[in-house]
Amino acid sequence: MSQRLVATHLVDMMAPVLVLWLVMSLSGTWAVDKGNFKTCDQSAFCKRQRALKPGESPYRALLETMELTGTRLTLQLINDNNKVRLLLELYRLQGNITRVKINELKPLKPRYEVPDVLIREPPTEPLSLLSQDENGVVLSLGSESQRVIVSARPFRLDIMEGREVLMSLNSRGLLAFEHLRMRKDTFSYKVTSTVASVWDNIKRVFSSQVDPEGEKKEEADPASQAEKAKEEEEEEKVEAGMWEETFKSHSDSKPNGPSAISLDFSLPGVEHVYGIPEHADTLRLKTTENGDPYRLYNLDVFQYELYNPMALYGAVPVMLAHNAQRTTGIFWLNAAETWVDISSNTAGKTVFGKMLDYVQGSSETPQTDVRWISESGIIDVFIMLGPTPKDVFSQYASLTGTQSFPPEAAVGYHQCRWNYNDQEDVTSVDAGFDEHDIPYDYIWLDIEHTDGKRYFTWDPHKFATPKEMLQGLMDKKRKMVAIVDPHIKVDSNYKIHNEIRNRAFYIKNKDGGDYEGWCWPGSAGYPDFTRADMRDWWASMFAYDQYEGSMENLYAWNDMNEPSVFNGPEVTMHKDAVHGAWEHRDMHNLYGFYVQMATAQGLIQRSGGVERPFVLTRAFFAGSQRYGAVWTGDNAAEWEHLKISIPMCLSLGLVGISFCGADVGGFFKSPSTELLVRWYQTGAYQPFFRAHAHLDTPRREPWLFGPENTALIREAVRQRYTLLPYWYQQFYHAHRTGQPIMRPLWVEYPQDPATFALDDEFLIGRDLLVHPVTEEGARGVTAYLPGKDEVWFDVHTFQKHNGAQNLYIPVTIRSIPVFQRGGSIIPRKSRVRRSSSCMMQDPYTLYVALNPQRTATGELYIDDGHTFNYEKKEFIHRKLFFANNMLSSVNLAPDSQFSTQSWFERIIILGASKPGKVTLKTADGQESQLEFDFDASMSVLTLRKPGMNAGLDWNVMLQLP
Ligand code: NBV
Repeated sequence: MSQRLVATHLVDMMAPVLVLWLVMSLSGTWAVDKGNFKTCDQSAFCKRQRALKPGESPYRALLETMELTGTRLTLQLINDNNKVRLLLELYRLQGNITRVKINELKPLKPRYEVPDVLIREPPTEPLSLLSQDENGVVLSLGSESQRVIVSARPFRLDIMEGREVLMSLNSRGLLAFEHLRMRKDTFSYKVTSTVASVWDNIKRVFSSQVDPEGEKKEEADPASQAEKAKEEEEEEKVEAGMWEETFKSHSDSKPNGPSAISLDFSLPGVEHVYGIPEHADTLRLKTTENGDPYRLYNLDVFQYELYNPMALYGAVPVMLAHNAQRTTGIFWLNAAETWVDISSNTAGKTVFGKMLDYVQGSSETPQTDVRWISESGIIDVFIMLGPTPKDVFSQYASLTGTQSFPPEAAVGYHQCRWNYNDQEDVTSVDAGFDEHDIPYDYIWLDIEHTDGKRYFTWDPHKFATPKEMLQGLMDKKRKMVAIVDPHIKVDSNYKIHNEIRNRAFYIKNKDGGDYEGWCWPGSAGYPDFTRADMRDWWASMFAYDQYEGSMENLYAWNDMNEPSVFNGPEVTMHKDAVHGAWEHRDMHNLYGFYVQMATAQGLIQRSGGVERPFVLTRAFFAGSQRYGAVWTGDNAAEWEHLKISIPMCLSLGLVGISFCGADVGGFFKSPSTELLVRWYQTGAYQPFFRAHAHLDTPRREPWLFGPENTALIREAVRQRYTLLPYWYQQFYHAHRTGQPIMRPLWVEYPQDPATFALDDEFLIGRDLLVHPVTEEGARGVTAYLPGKDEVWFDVHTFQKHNGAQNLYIPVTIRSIPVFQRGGSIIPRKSRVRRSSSCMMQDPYTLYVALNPQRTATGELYIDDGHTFNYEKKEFIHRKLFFANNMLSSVNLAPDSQFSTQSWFERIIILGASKPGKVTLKTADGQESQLEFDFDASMSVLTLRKPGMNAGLDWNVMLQLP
């Protein structure tokens, strides 16, 4: 076929997809087409595994095979039904983590072990044997009176602290390991004698994994032979789904046959589990007994439905379990399609029922049971034993790293739509922000900016002089993000495609050719980002001389990296596509992680390692926090979508991904003005703050809804900018420690059950509590203010409220209910300018909120806002504290070097009493009196123009009259 013909053919093939896309987007009907995505029943391995019911496990630990060498315990397990042996490895890791690995002892070929997600080989600690008999062994897990009991018949593991069982593995007997095998219809020993001898040979080769005793018994014992025949018969019945599987018109060739794994975990005393994003569901996970399990399989789900366990764009296989005494976590390191079942013995019991149980003394201990099922790979699970939520975050961060520290500008406001049409459009939107006095930092370009969906290029007519455009933004200290998707147009005139093809960097199809799928550009190849050499090459494409028209204020956005393949099964890649030695099946959930990794690497490299990157991704996995931000994909302009943005981002924060946001305004459909305003008010208090809209929606820049609404949106965005010092400090902390930025209340109040299932409010860091208004026509909201010893100050009125209480707050359309915790000090900048970069040297205002003990603490972090020089100690980090009527600033980083021109222009002390005089003492010993105002009705003391430099030591003393 000539090139022209091919092109016409492609356009023909694409047309129905695009038309469908367009019709659905315009037609206002909101519903995911569930038929496009598998249920557990339609996913052969999930169905097979879920059919196994709790009962006696066929697995037995062969204690005589146990080896304990310092920090590593190994032990063989045998499946008494098929005699296949597994190898269990157990490690105690530093920081109260236990790692359990289970693989086949001698797999027919290696099974996939997830690379690149752990930041290093986790350091181990010694394990010691406490006791052993024919029933099992007891090992000591470090010093914390923790033990693990390995029971032999059936095999199970119990992790204990003192007399308490923290977690049990395989206690319900659901460990399953589909061993790799030869296909029977080709190699069946029943069929021909030649093949029978092949099979015999294979059996001989792998005889070491067959229990010799069992085998002898089998030969002699007709009962066991009958049993085996029955099993084989059973196996035949499910054979269809084991060696090939079809879904709609797609067939999966499954060359390796069945390879699923599964394991159950019991959590005594636990009624609340969280995490395993991404799902559009409540923060507290639900039991799944009456429906599908939660699914983890990165998918481009068109018009996703809410309160549903269906898979979405990203997958982090980490679950947290919490009760008032302890928080633990399970990290299931597997990148294949995964399903998670949750059941609980208290599910469905009413509060009355539970009370009755309690009164009658018949209450059994509440327990949550979870079960993980993955299609391939091995069992590699990290059990994070807390005991506090913060410990679990540190434990998880020690494995997969922390949130990357973004440029400060990325913490500001982002203006996006699909699409800004041309350079003129960009210029006029940019000017609109100035005209309406609304700050913003980044304007975004979606796929239409490219030359025919060829990423790294510009449309020659609409974006003819990109550098001019970027320079214009740079002059205003603003930046741009351009989309770079991972599907590459198959076009021999496109440099990127030619290079990838020539270097053989494309993912292959099952027959060995380059895998091709349909996406925005028509026929597209998908670079194999699992290869380090491919990633290096991709990164090199961001060099200024490669990515023509790019400049240092251009950043990147990776969309469609699940990967999305319009004509693929479930709109994604065929599982039998090939990445070198592995099938796509093995690492599907990692693809997006690698795309963002390579893109971030590119942005770092183009600056010679100096500048921090900013990359937004739609698909993600455990560890994606290291490479940038995540958003919740294609939501809709509906109130329920606004509401769900809270639990969706909270769930991501719990598993390390702090830099999360949802499309402000909703992507599909057009928001009412009230919804748009409420969404800005909510988004202003979420970590990633970006407005975005679908191509077919009417324009919705903030000033298009009349002056009153412009003012409301301006106010919300300005609140974000005044709080940037606090936000930035939260990012610094998240980067250093792995603690989430946007936090569920239970993270700070772990003993208060009233905080365990809140979906409509959250904390930013420790000190700001936000209960955005997410109900249409709301006249008031009820916020739970936690902590019986806490007080909370309304940040707008300074009114003080006691915790713990449900506080009804009357609201108007202007209200954004936010409270500062008594006992905290929050820095703000009250002079809002065009962009965050314009505010770099501006003065600070400190908000000191006193607790009932009349003390408060806080921090101030300052650096250059964009380079990696903070790693070379070029920053200011100060502790601020108020006690004994004195506010002081002390250096938390004495050996760091950085100076700032910023100074303190105001200090506002909430919950203060009136002083007689206020004296400032600076580091050089100088003393001066400060002017102040005191509002007796609200107990607010304002120190005017104290004037000291933000980077130096000082004290402010309040002398009582
Ligand atoms: O690139 C176009 C859109 C983008 O605006 C959106 O944010 C992504 O989530 N993209 C999806 C592709 C198609 C959406 C229907």
